[in-house]
Amino acid sequence: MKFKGVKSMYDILKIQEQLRKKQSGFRFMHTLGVQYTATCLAMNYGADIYKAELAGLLHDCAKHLNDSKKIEICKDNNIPISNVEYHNPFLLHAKVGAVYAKVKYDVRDNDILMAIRYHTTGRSEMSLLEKLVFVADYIEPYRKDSPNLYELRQLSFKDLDKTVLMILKQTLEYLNNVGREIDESTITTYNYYKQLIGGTP
Ligand code: DGI
Ligand code: FE
Ligand code: FE
Repeated sequence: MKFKGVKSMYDILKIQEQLRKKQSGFRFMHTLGVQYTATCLAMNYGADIYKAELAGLLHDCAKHLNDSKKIEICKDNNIPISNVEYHNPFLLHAKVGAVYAKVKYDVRDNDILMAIRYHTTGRSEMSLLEKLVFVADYIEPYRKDSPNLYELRQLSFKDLDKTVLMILKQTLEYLNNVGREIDESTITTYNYYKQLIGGTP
């Protein structure tokens, strides 16, 4: 059976089995949570369901790699690394995830690869699929500790851009509170969605 964006529905099962071997119990639950949440959001907004499913499933596929490996893969693939990314290499799991999705899981669809690449910081003018994965990552059922999850889960099915903005606002507040370095791309994304929606959220 052929699907747009996915070679066969059985690829999903095969990739789940491959990821299960790489990811701890909790991380794998999160992976499945993002897969299903991205799928539900795609149904709600009329996006390609199977692309959302595959992008959600693979979004953290490079999370298990150690820091030097992530840096090495970026260098090998001419992917720019910002200073903040050098100091916080975990951020690179998104960019490296897009490379892995292509070379290890044979995903050729650029929409899916972009959704994986930008799932941590977001970017200005995200596609619908990118926004679905960005939001699903934050609100999936097994996330427990983020503030306002009940409200964000409700809002995500009504106003996706506003949900993106609220998530970025909370993320920046959290990073400021704990004194972490903030990458310029996260701030650029926040400013873009703040301006798009207008007013102060
Ligand atoms: O991989 P996950 O944990 O499922 O989720 P993720 O890829 O969205 O990463 C979430 C973490 O990334 C969260 O703790 C906030 C952090 N983050 C997002 N933007 C920045 C950032 N961390 C730093 N230091 N700088 C950023 O700009
Ligand atoms: Fe991630
Ligand atoms: Fe994630």
